[in-house]
Amino acid sequence: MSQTEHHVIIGTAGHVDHGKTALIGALTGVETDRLTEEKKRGISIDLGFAPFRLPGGMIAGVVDVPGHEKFISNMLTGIGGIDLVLLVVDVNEGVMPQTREHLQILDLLQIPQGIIVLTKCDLAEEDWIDIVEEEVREEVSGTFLEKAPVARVSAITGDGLDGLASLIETKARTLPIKDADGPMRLPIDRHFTLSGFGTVITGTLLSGRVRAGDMVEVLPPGDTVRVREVQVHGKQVEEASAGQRVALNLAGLDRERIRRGAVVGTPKVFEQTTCIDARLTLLADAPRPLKFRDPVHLYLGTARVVGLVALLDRDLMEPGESAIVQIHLDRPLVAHREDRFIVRSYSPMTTIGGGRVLDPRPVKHRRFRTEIMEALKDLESGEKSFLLQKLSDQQATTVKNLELLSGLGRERVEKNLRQLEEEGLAWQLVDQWAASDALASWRHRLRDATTRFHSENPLQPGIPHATLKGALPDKVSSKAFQKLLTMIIDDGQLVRKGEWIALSDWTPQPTRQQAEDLEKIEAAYQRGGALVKNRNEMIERLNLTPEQADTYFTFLFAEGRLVKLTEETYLHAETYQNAVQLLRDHFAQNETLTLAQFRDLFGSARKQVQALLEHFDSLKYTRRVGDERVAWKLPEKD
Ligand SMILES: Nc1nc2c(ncn2[C@@H]2O[C@H](COP(=O)(O)OP(=O)(O)O)[C@@H](O)[C@H]2O)c(=O)[nH]1
Ligand SMILES: [Mg+2]
Repeated sequence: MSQTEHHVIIGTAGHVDHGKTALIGALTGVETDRLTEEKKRGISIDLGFAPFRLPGGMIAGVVDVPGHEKFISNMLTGIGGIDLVLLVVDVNEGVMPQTREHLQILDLLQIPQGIIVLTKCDLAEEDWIDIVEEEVREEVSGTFLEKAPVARVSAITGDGLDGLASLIETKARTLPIKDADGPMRLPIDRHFTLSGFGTVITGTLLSGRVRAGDMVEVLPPGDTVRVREVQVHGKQVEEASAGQRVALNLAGLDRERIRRGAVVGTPKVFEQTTCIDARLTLLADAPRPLKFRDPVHLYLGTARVVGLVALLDRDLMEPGESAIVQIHLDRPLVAHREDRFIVRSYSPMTTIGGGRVLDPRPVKHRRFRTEIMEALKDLESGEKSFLLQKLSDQQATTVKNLELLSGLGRERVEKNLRQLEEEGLAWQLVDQWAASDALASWRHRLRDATTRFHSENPLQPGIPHATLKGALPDKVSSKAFQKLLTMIIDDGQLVRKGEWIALSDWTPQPTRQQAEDLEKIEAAYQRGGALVKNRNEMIERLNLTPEQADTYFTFLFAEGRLVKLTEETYLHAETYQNAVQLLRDHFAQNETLTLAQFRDLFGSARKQVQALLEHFDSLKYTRRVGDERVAWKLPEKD
């Protein structure tokens, strides 16, 4: 299946008995009222589906919704994924309550395209149809259908159907091609079991693609299962892609664990949420204002949950008003930023408004806080500020995590991060990203921690890496820490001293007593030369506490006055230089060196000679070949 294939979903809308199902039947040849109950009563209860071959050959998916107000829940779960709506009005009845309610819902959901279809034209005079068209035009003014074309048809005689079909074709061509490369996302609108076949779910594939054999996640509950078979319009296909009506046979998924409203998606991309931040608009004709924590029915995708609306900046929201709110949901669902939803009053159930998700996984907000409202407005104004806020909330975080938090998809997350980086608002630290505010504060923390460490440990050459990293939030990865450290070192504020980090203008400051002790240790090593005692004996002899010993030895090592061969074995720098010279002289005359030879040359105990030679190996001065050593990269004489 080609990447650029155009897939379009067409939906119906309009009052009960206005001829929606008959129209779809006449256009597609499919009777979408499949339930016995529907056939008996002659009325649509649940969603109906049909493939529709457009004149140009493109096959569109049609979702036929029920018009009766009792079944508006079903209408709402079907209408979410549609690209083009046919607003059906019976010319003999004109605009009726559900014509109006559906129109409001479609407008709140910002359905991209629409056509007004006047049906049952075989039963009315031309003049009358003109009057009804006028009435409908008035009704749709100010909505997304304001400039929509009108088709006059009869499902019985077939008049006007060809014209309607080519109108649909023209409109469908103007729709953007859907994102088939993003993560797969399919909100379930039906599920059933076929004996011997297992669990089948259907829905409109909103983004991505799906193939037989793919692993997919179903949320809720969050089970990962295998796709056994993919069907599009009742035919098995190898792959389905964004914008198609799809049926999936899922292996090993218990029917009890699925509901309409759950989302089937690429594993580990989606997360469920029970709280969203949203821009909510109340319809001007909503029957009453909304109070703090009023319950509403919320329809998002194919899901329907009860939500408590936390008004953040007011006590009452009047009809016609719009506000940023936080909605707490009674059951988890999958939501993305920019997803549209509808709210209906809890009881009686009427459509009172709708909105748009700003943040699918927010923190709980306190009310009446100007700074919080400012931040939310900022977040509403764009993806970039949204990501920047997430970045600040998270401190250090990965692209993957930002994808999860924002639901924006990898490409858009990365694009926005690059822009933020160019604007100097965000930084990439190898495997993580951070907001520049955080970065600035971390720089301070690293400098402060180093300064503090110096004043508490005046003899230490600097702060050890691990201790310094402790000054940053735990979330910062070690790669990010190293990168940040390198940036500060490049700025000249800190310096690397071997395995320590120090302020660039800092030198250790021994007290008089310390200076004397240091002299004593150094002198003992100098005197001892090649025959020097090991560290422990030295500490005992000089009567040092373990803490003093640690500080002093580290200091002398960092200053280059002692050389450390092992934890136990130190040599005075001169003695060591002497040993290096012996090594050079030896290899000037010989090819190989044994431990015994070097012990004779250097004149110290076997254990120390061994430590020394291993030290030379580690510096690659020498290399072991069997029991002997050969010269490798001997240092130049300085
Ligand atoms: N004469 C005439 N009757 C129609 C036409 N379209 C639908 N009907 C009838 O109107 C009734 C309701 O149609 P239906 O498609 O079920 O309406 P829906 O509730 O909007 O789906 C049925 O009895 C249809 O046969 C039409 O174009 N002309
Ligand atoms: Mg119907």
